[in-house]
Amino acid sequence: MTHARPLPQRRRPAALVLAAAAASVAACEPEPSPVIQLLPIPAEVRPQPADTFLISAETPVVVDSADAEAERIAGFLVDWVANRLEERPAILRDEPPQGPHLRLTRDPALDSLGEEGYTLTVDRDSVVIRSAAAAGLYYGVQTLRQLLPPAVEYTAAFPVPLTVPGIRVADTPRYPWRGAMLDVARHFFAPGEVKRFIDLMALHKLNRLHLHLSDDQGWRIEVPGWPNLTTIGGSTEVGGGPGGHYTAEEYADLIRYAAERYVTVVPEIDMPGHINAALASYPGLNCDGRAPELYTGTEVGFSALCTEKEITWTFLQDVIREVSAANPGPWFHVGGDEVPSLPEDVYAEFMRRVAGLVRENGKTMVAWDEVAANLPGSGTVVQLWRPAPWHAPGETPQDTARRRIASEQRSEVVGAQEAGARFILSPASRFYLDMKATPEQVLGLQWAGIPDLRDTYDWDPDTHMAVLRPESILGVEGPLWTETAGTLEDLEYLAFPRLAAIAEFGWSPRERRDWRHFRMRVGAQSARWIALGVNFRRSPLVPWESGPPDP
Ligand code: TNX
Repeated sequence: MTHARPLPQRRRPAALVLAAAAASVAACEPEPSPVIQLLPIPAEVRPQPADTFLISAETPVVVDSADAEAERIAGFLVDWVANRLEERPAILRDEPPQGPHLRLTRDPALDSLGEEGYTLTVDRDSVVIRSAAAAGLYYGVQTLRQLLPPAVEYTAAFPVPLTVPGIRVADTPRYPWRGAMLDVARHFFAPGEVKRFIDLMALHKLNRLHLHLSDDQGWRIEVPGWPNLTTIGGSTEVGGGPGGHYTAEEYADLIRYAAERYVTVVPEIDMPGHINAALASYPGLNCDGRAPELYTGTEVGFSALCTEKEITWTFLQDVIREVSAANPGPWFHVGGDEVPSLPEDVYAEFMRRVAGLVRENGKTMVAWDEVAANLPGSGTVVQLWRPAPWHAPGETPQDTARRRIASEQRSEVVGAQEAGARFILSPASRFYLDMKATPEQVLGLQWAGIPDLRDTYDWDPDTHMAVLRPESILGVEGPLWTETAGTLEDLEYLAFPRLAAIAEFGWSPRERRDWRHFRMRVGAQSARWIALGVNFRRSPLVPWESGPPDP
């Protein structure tokens, strides 16, 4: 199953209601050129209005003769256009023909754009995507997809003319780490739901899916030799629902599905805190030998591993080895957040030992903010979550920077940077997708703020994290914690449109980011989200589309 909901929902009353309000906000805004509706905005893009390309069932997609991966990528493109043509266009492994064609080709001369960079040229006779590596071809295809009519996202077989506006794009991402985190521990999400989330990530050129696989409320991945983790620890979730877990096969299938879309899964096993589900599964892991009850509430910070017990280290060795083996990607996220019950030195020693286990398994350690105070090894990736200060009305960005929220965080971060850390930016007040976007919203929390789309989009690390050198920023990530989100609809409502802002933050060059332009492009691409049935929040800040008309 690729989509949890097979039937796209074409129109939502909320869109129509808000469209009128948004239109009045939009009245004074410039219309973006119809071809620059791309999300994220490419590094360089030039419309060629005279050069429209028409795709028909006779238009082949040509790939280099030895390039099986390009052929696979071309398959995505052909699937979309085939939704709107009488027949499926052919994929040829050959030299381009004389007639109109689409072409995906590797070009070593484009090395300077990196593995994920590409060029896309649409003129009257051809559409050509070039890249030094396959990832770039994939992202070029995603850009081309966003230029196609949104109706290509429907599977119903009503033909529409498939015109592609003339354009020249040269593109490459700002950061290598462009992530979203999904908390499948507080509420469990089935493989099909995670796949749907991956599809939506890929559309926006996001490339890291951080899966928060364990927490107080649930343990979601099988570990050979420790069956209770899933049979007991995985048996519930927030609110007392049935929970669930991924079998080894399901997990491997998810990894594969993500990899096919150039998304690398970053597994997180949160330790030494956020660990009640494991403690409830094995009495021996507890200092007093007694298992606590399973937990279905939403408090944080009450559980911790018994760090001095030998069994704890046997457990951690097995878990880190097995979870590392199940994940081909180079990262292992060890959590490390919110453990007030452990003294600082015990915490630091624990993290140091864990860093050794992660290293032994050939992985790079990722951990939350708290690890910065005592960096357990150079090369550790620190995910900064503490809220960024709000830009108060009347304040200059420099004032805001001076009013930095926690000065000790600043010195910790400087220290960690000096010790060789790299950083992922996830400031809760801007990037936490589980925060409400308006006070009236039922879904979501608000401990870090109430960020609407503009709060997520319209800032720069330089204005509040001036201590970070650009080269120590690995990228950005939007965490979606699920204390309040139990369904795919909930996830989508919290994630969109804000995840698109994070995607643009991660992909587009700083000088191309512009709020007024962004909100128009979000509005324009929303017809595609509607075609895909995405349950996005109709923020009044955006001039929403009402979706493509029925054929
Ligand atoms: C903080 S920030 C947490 C999570 C919660 C989240 C809710 C961090 C590393 N931990 O345990 O789910 O807030 O917004």
